[in-house]
Amino acid sequence: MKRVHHRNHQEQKKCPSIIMMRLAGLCVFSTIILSVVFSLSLVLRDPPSDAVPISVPRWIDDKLLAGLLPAGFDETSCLSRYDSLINRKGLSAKPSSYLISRLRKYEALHRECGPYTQSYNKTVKDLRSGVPSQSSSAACKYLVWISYSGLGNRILTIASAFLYALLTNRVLLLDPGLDMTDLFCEPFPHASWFLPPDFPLRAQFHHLNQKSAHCYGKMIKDKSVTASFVYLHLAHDYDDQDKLFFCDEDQRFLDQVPWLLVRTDNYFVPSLFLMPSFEQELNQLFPNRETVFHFLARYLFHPTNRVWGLVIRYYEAYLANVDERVGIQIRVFDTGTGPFQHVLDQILACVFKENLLPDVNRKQATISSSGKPKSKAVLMTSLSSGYSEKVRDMYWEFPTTTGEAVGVFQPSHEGYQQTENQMHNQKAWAEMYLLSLTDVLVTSSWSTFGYVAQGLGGLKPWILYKPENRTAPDPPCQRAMSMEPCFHAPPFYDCKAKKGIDTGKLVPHVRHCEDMSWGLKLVHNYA
Ligand SMILES: Nc1nc2c(ncn2[C@@H]2O[C@H](COP(=O)(O)OP(=O)(O)OP(=O)(O)O)[C@@H](O)[C@H]2O)c(=O)[nH]1
Ligand SMILES: *[C@@H]1O[C@H](CO)[C@@H](O)[C@H](O)[C@H]1NC(C)=O
Ligand SMILES: *[C@@H]1O[C@H](CO)[C@@H](O)[C@H](O)[C@H]1NC(C)=O
Ligand SMILES: [Mg+2]
Repeated sequence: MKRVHHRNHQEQKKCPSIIMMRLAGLCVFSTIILSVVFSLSLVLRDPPSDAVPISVPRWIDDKLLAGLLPAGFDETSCLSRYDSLINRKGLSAKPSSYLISRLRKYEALHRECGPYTQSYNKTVKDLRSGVPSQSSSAACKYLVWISYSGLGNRILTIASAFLYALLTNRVLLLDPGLDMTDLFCEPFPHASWFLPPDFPLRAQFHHLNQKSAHCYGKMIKDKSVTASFVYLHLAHDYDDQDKLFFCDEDQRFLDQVPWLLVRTDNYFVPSLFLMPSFEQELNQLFPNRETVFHFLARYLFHPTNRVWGLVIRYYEAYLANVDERVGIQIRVFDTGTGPFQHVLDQILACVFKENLLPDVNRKQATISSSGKPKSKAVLMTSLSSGYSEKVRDMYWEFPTTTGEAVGVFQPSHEGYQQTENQMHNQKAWAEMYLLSLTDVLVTSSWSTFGYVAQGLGGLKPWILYKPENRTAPDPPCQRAMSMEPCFHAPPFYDCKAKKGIDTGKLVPHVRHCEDMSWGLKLVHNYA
């Protein structure tokens, strides 16, 4: 859908915040009708001949994203949630009605058990007095997510933790850490997803590791499985005992524990799909397995107004008025400061080979074309500014072979990763979001930053292979099998047979990743 007009706010603003429920209902209803009519008029205005051939068909719907989002939030406090810029882009598929009903059920549970509710206070009191989990009479069970790793990883792990909480009827609470505030709006109505500052174990988070007495893997090793809370170590360096988390038998024990604390830097969802106890529920929630992160991300992660300002201003200034948007996400894991020639060579080899961007004619000064040329905007993100400068200069110095006009833009070049710096994280989040708004996406291998962009956008990216030995790989890139992120450190264990197994070969919808041979990712199973 080109030329995005996202100013149908006028209709929405006419709805006053009134107390009378019936009027409010009417107002919401008429807004939905208006936005559907508006979407339709846009569809009709855009003749199909204009359609970009490589972009995915979109599922266009009302501002609640086909019911994925709950109604009833104050719109001004989080403009991104119901913004039609995003909703015009639509979802890449329709969420199942079962997923929608489970989300509403979860919201009710979160409201019932959220911070400082009666149930929360009681469960915290039990925790304070060290009541062992089996004898606890807690009405609510919790999963506490501990802040850890880069922002891309955090977004993937919050989504994974939320799905696990949904499957096990737990309430997800986030440790805000030092820098999780002012990035995301609250996703659940009427109750915060942040852990209150006076939560008793908060001072301990920092010290929890694989050697802690409450660590599940350690408890197994010590054969002492009773505690008032359990720490789940699911980070990349976890060991065989920690990995027993992914076994049904161990889940039966964990189910009894009111407080689970998790530290992870991985998108562990693919392995949940290999557990018989969750199989049926997951099939119902996600009949199309490659939409898991897409739906969860669009449900959970809404930029705060501050971050949204970064997104909107950039989008309007550089991306809104072109025929096609191409995102290129460059993450270089080599040591030493870039830019590297082999990375630049690889980017160009990929976009030319796959026809994502036009090549240039280095022999001719100008190429005459009749009429207004087709325009493309390239959004490049990288810690270094070198790559986009070179690509931009190329399109300035030489004409494109197709006559297309290509602009190249890079929002920031932060130099190096600065976890716990607020503005740095806000820019990183805004850039992931901007990449998700492109029509065609190229990402770097191994990067969770890229996974977030592709998942939010519902895009199957072209993945740049990881360069080895400082040479551009050939072929330079490959189209992803699915829009799902890759689980970088999955277990290879058969819980029933109690032996090693290749978990990437068990079912058709969990396969090894394109960018990491030992990783696991979900793909749509046509069977
Ligand atoms: N603004 C901006 N920040 C970036 C970019 N690439 C990396 N960063 C920063 O570096 C961090 C990298 O962590 P992740 O978000 O997990 O991304 P990743 O590519 O998986 O990198 P690692 O976690 O270091 O393996 C991000 O959170 C940002 O803080 C970029 O293109 N733009
Ligand atoms: C829970 O405890 C907090 C103080 O720790 C208190 O302010 C709040 O009112 C309590 N909630 C209920 C429902 O009693
Ligand atoms: C990397 O390059 C060096 C020297 O150019 C060569 O000896 C080595 O075999 C190369 N390694 C791989 C994995 O290609
Ligand atoms: Mg990462």
